[in-house]
Amino acid sequence: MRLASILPKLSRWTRAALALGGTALLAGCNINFWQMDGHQTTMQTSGPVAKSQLEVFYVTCWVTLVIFLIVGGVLAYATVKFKARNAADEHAEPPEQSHGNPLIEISLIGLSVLSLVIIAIPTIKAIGYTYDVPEEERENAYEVTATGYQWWFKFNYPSEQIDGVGDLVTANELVIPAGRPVRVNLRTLDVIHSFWVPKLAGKVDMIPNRGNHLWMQADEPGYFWGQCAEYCGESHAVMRFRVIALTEEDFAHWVARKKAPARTVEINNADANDLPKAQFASFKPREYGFTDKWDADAEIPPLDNWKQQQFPAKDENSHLIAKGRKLFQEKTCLACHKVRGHEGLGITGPDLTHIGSRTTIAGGLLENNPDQMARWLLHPEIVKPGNKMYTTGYVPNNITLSSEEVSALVAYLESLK
Ligand code: HEC
Ligand SMILES: [Cu+2]
Repeated sequence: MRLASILPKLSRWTRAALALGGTALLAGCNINFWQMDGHQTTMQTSGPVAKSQLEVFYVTCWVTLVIFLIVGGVLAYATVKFKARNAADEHAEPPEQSHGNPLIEISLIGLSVLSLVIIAIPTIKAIGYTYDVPEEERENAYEVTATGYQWWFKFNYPSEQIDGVGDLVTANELVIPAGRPVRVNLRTLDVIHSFWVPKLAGKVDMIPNRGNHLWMQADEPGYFWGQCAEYCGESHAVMRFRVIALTEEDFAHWVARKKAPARTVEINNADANDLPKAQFASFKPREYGFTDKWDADAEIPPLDNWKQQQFPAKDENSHLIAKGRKLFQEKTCLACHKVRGHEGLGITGPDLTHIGSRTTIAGGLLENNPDQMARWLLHPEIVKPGNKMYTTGYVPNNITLSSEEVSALVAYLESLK
């Protein structure tokens, strides 16, 4: 039976109980309505650009609230005052009509113009302010280029040149210096995407053949959530990214580590006898085994979690890693993914040179841990419908992976710190 046909049959009290239960459920889902402090809230800002956008929102909100109160008040007054109170009223002549009263009409026009002006002044100021880094700060600004792909983001660092290679390149996690304006050049490889980090800045579209930009600044070091905000195809809703803001010193260390080629783990002969058994055999593709370490009430604050991710795991097995590196070539992964210093050459997929040190995989969708990595490699199409790894790589190249092969690939990828 359909829900719609059941509802009217329930008693008033049952319906009230259901409504209350639903509200309690929502409240229990970690949505804090009063503080509005979710990962992607625009109501709690962490930088000057997002703050100026929030201020425009408040101005508009207050002006429209006043209009609502005036219109609602007049409506309520008229409804009560001219209500038919008995049978005779229903057939009475309508009260005197004031249509065309010049005083009322002119003041309505005047009030509308005034409200628009009150909204326009801060809006135009904010458009100018958010458009580019303020003149006096331009010297100090840091520059990165973000490129949208269906359905992930590439980040280039033009000021961090690697000899014989060019820009430092990463994917899906944009690391920036805190307390300093960052100018983000916005590009796209395919369709229109939109770059949005709600607590810092946005949204500005990434348009084919048109160079856009925005700027943002994180006041303090932190871990921020970003999202493509322009419908761009099948997996648009899960096209995400992260912004990690670090102190100037941490940032310099990060750049130095990322400029280095991929990490190579020395073969340790003892590891040959200690190969872990196939780990991912009983993996169920539709099971969302999230242990979401990024959650606001997670045990480890997200930025600390990111910092821990920079270190190699203690239980690495060098033999398994070497096997994974070989499989990375045999399974043609290298054709789409760059692993600088190793065999990976491709540029159509995310750069994997330091994939092990990122906190997310699959365009900010999954937490980067061995389970989720295995899940992504075994069932990319279920995790992220239509993704280009599956549709243009796995299917045409008949890539299938046994659970032993996945264990080795996961060990290899996670070792790339
Ligand atoms: C046809 C090109 C292609 C091939 C072949 C391919 N990939 Fe990918 N891969 C992609 C694309 C494109 C993405 C981004 C998908 C997305 O997030 O929408 C991706 C994403 C990934 C990611 C997540 C990266 C991140 O930063 O989020 C990993 C890890 C990965 N691939 C590993 C592999 C491995 C291992 C193989 C070989 C078994 C492989 N890929 C084969 C194109 C390819
Ligand atoms: Cu997009």
